[in-house]
Amino acid sequence: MTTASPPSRLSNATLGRIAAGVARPDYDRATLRTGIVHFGPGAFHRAHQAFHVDRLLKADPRWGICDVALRGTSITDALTAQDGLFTIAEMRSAPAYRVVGSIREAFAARSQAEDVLARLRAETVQAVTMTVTENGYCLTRSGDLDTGRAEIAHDLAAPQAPMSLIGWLVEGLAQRRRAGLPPYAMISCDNVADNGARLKRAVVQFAQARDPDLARWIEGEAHVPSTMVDSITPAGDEALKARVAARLGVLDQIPVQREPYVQWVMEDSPGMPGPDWAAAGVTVTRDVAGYEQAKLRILNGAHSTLAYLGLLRGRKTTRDAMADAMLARFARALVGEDIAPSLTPPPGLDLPAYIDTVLERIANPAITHQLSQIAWDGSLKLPYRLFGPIEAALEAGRPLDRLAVPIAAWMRFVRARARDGGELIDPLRGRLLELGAATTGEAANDTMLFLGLDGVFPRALAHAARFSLAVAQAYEAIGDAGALPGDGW
Ligand code: CS2
Repeated sequence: MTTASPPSRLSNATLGRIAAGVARPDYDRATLRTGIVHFGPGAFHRAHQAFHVDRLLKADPRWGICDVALRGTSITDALTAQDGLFTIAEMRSAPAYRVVGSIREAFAARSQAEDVLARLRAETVQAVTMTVTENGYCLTRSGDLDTGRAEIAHDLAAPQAPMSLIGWLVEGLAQRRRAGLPPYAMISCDNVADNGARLKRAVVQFAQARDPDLARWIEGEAHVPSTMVDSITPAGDEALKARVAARLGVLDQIPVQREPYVQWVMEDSPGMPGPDWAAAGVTVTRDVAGYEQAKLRILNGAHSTLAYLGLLRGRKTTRDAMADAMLARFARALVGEDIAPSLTPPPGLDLPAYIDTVLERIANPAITHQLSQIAWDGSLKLPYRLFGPIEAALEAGRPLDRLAVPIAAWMRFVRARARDGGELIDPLRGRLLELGAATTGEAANDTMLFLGLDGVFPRALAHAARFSLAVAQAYEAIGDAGALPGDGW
């Protein structure tokens, strides 16, 4: 009796063996050089930036990527074992598969620090990109570098052996300056408003604490454009690996899945070193803020709303949430009637059409996107997704009843997690669970507890009587089961 041997692993050696019909690099990988360093090799980076760079390597092989993991080794080990190759599954009714070759090498920062520094100070490296989540920038709510954070305190005391993203960026820049090289461009690909300005402030403040001349040099010379990134990328699982292996005929341990839609908008920063991003399919524009606001408030605002209300209503995925007619109607009314008036869309962005597309994308039946994944880090996400529209409505005297619902639903969700012991992933987890445990179900009392979180709610907002009243009313109406009045909202 013979047992079937497991399929061999995806690598340069097996690339020629993958099944016909699967897209693969259209360039010779042996000619690639490392021109970009990327911090944060997770699924979103592989589905998004690595995909864009893959599209320009045929014309210009200088821009291979070196991935760096700040913590952990599992992704960088897997990338190394696969010569940097991995698969993107585009989820449509008949999924499309593509093997991406743009990641040339991968290092774990903690154990391969010398390799990382060698790349950061290489003349050929002209851009450093990153996806480290908002938490990775080590900022206070007012946008200053949080010197109270353990990693930052560590990196200021031992700048040559950094742990934080900011510490790495500044050490790399210090070494380049000593070598007479220009700074690399620093490009944040995190889903955060004003990501370029926030990153630059953190880097310059850190450098200032090390060496004011270095800070001045960075401030004057470094390009740090803001960007808007967009592609729905649900976490992968064993079923995805199995599907990809069946289609390719070789085993990929780190495939990613995403919707077919991908958008990357980058602020035009004339003279910026690095690749021709437009040739990689990036929209380069002066008005990145307009795109960014529309995306964060409409897509991410709707996502968070569906996540907290949906979970309270017993839904599991975005598809289930959008199949709940009352919930889908609520989300549409919220984005169309309450969020849209807070936006100034850039010329050429047709807001009503954009809203339709976004809601269709969220409802994509070919995607299984867990609401629990979207619910992560609510204390960081809600402010930049929903506080802007709320503050604009307060100022303009527009109603707040619908806008208060996702905020109240998040409070109800935290209360539920504190009571049922379920998973709560959030940098404020401990504090939130304490608050959740202290809730009684009485709306005015419970909502005041949460509004007192001054790392989350700006004082002016927490003290706006119209807002706190609307949140308490929404909290009352929603109850523990995420009720939505069928009409009148
Ligand atoms: C989601 C985003 O998990 C979440 O919070 O809202 O990851 C969303 O899928 C992306 O921003 C889409 O570009």
